[in-house]
Amino acid sequence: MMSDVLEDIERTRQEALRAIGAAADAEALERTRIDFLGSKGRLTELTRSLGSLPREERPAAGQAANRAKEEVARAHKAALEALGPARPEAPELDVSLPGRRPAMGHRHLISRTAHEICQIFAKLGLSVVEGPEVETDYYNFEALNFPRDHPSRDMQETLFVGDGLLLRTHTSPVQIRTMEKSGPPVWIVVPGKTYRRDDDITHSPMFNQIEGLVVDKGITMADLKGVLTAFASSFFSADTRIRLRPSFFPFTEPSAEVDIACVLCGGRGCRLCKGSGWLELLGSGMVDPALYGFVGYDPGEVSGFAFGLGVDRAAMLKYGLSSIRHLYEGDLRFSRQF
Ligand code: FA5
Repeated sequence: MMSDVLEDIERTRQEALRAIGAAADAEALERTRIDFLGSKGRLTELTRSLGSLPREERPAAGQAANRAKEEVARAHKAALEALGPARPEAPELDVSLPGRRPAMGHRHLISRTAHEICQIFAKLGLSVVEGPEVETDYYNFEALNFPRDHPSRDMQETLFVGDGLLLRTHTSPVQIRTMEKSGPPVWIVVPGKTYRRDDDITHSPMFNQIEGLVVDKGITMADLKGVLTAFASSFFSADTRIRLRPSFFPFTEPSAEVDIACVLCGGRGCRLCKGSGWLELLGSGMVDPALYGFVGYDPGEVSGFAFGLGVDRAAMLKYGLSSIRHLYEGDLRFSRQF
């Protein structure tokens, strides 16, 4: 009977829509499509069975069946779209592909430069020693012959951390710490971080120094100059000239700033050396005998020289860096060049 067929179509339509609404994933949805719209699906079978109806009833029943199929197909399509794009098939595993190497890092330019400098001095017989970055006033200043309240302390803008402690402003305190621990001879280099309240394109609040100290019998300023000349020609280039310029440090007497001939113009004068032909590299001098009093050495027995060079400065000069900040910004485009 016509009304039975229409009821059948309506019931199947509702079941199909319910099943589509309940399908939780693409697989379940596909099953509903096969169950209702597939070649042996229930709506398909129903449509096929309409052929047995009396001729005059077929058009109305056919239309009802087609509407139901279209509606179910639309609902199925919408539900499928709501699930989002299908997950792409996993590519086949190709075991013959070469493995992926993890990106390899390398030492930062500062560490490399410090290492290179220490190696050069090690070849000249100095051994590497380290000391604390948080220091007492005694080692950073007092035992280095900086009198309390003396203006020479102003040369080094100090960062105090409380309780009589400070961040060392130079590596020179390790001179005292080493001499305190052992008698002469002393032949050491001291790499390490140092801190000052400085900040511009050639000064950083944290920077790196390398201290040198040689105390032995019969050490003279000629030894100082010889060692530093050997260093300059090894670190920069074989024909690099140096000059000693009178200066002042409380812990050396006499004291000298050491300049190297400009790495850009070779000494003729240019923008880098501001026309002077020279670039300042480090501070140095003969150990002031007053220091021997602090560590129990006999100034009649021994003499010595000391120097302190900025590692950052040395790297800037050697590699032509325009700002010290490049060394501390952590920009890989910079670091990868070295
Ligand atoms: C000193 O620190 C002395 N202790 C050096 C010394 C040691 C003299 C032994 C005599 C005997 P000065 O303040 O000049 O000296 O610093 C030495 C070097 O450290 C400078 O030539 C410079 O290269 C570097 N330097 C100083 N301050 C900074 C800074 N804020 N940023 C980067 N480098 C710095």
